[in-house]
Amino acid sequence: MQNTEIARRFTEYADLLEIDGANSFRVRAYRNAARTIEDHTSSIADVVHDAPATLTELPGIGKDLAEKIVAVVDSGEFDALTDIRKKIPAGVHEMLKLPGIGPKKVAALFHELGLTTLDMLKTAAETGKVAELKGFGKKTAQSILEGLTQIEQTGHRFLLADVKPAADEILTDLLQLEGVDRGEVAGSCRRHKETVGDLDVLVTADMSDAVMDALAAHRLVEKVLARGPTKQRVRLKIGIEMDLRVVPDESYGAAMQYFTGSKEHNIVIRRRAQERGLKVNEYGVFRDDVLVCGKDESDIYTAVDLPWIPPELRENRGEIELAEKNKLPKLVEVKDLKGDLHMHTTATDGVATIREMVEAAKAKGYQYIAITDHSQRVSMANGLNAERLRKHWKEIDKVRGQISGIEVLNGIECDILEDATMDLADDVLAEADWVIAVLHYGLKQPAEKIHDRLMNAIRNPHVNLIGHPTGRLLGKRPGAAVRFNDVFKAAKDHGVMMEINAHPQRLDLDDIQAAAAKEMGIPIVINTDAHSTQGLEMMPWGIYQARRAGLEAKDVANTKSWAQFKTLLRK
Ligand code: DGT
Ligand code: CA
Ligand code: CA
Repeated sequence: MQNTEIARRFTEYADLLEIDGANSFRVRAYRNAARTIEDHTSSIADVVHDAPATLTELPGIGKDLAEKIVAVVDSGEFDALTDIRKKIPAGVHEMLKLPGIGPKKVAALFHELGLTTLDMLKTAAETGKVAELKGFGKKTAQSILEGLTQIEQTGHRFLLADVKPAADEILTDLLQLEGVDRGEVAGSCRRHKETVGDLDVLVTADMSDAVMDALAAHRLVEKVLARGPTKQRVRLKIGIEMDLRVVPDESYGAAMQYFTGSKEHNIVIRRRAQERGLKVNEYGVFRDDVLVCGKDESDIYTAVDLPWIPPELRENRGEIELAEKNKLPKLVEVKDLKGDLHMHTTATDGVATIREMVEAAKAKGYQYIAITDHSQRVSMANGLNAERLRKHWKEIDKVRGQISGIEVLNGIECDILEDATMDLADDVLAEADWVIAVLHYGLKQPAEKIHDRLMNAIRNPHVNLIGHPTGRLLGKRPGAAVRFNDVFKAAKDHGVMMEINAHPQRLDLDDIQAAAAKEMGIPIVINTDAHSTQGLEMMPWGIYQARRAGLEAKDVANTKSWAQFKTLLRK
């Protein structure tokens, strides 16, 4: 179990306590515990296994919290969490997803209006009941409705990073069962889509009953929704539903191909099969109703005269044509990366010091990093003015002198202000080794204005990278209306790179935008935007998005050695 998953249980508990009206000290204790766990540099689950007594040495973790941590690692929950979940319906907890709605407001909606689902909330907001509630008003009701529309549009989808670990864990456990030989998580999760509607898991077994029983009894499963001879649908405690299919070994490849999707990709595969007098379905490849093959996934592609296609590309967005010409990209991998160029420290809203970040990055084997704390406009995050920034860079210089074997760039994440000027003066930016320009505020401005802001940043001689270009937060707020064609053209002309921000809620650029940037020959940088040393581990989510965009190592600037990368810094 990863630290983020353990931490999430405590955050959920703190949320539910707060909705329940618990005293603020207790709530804060659990929130602090969540943060401690999430930011801990090594695996808390390992600590639980190897030396549980040392848990109480962690800041803010007493005996009671330590016991709860052990319970989470052992069983996925603790009694008090189970109890409070019964008291506060899941729909109430979901209300916290709405922008600008915290536990206090959710508590009012639940206790005073008796609302227990998002549907009920919608009706109450539409009929004016919410606006009348003390502390709410018309504006809040309006923003609740906008938030609900946003959730409706993205559907009840889950962030890949929130559900993949659970799917992997269940699969690992099922693979331990006797009689189960092969298995895989299929569906959108295997295609590493940024959000997942439901999970699809496949295993091979001759007798399905034991597998079904094991899933039904799994610690991550809340409820069995349906069960047939070869298929079972369950709901996990984290809310997402999962289909398990048990298939015979000779159909495994065909089932994998079918249930990995996408539907659009599969339609083309089936058509190619028909053109060759074959029939492809989840059981195999057939000629005149006789099974030709289907044991391995590559069999299906071979049967339709194609090389095996990586799951991330299976969206019918040109991958079949590339495969036909044997021109599939060799997709970038996590191990190709040699640096991370977007991260924060205690100077602004990070929780690790410069030294801790540099040491953690060095331990990961990176050749170079950039420390990029916030500029002054982001006052919420204690953003840096010119004076503090120059002092901060001196601190970085000091650490650089003490730690060898890694290049550390003096960077800044500089806001592009609402009036299109930069948050820091040119003479300050000129002193930086690495400038990321970003939109944080005024994301709802008209496309024209957003365009001016990005163009000004790109034309600024000191800007190296546009960070999280749209500013979207998945499931929370849409990004700014960016005219990517023109922005990319200008970026190309001015030698400005584009970021894929690897944070699971950002993934910005998205896959389609990143593919367009690659097409135009713009170097893409994949960054974690880490706010802690654990945050450096978010790289895979960005890599997945890059792979969905068809990016190869050569398209990603931070796969270059320091000697090569350095040459990109001069504009
Ligand atoms: P999701 O769950 O919305 O994130 O997306 P997927 O791609 O996991 O979709 P899902 O769970 O409905 O189905 C899993 C795969 O099964 C899908 O990618 C392709 C295959 N599949 C499901 N239903 C159909 C269908 O009606 N026709 C075809 N050709 N394939 C299907
Ligand atoms: Ca699915
Ligand atoms: Ca499904």
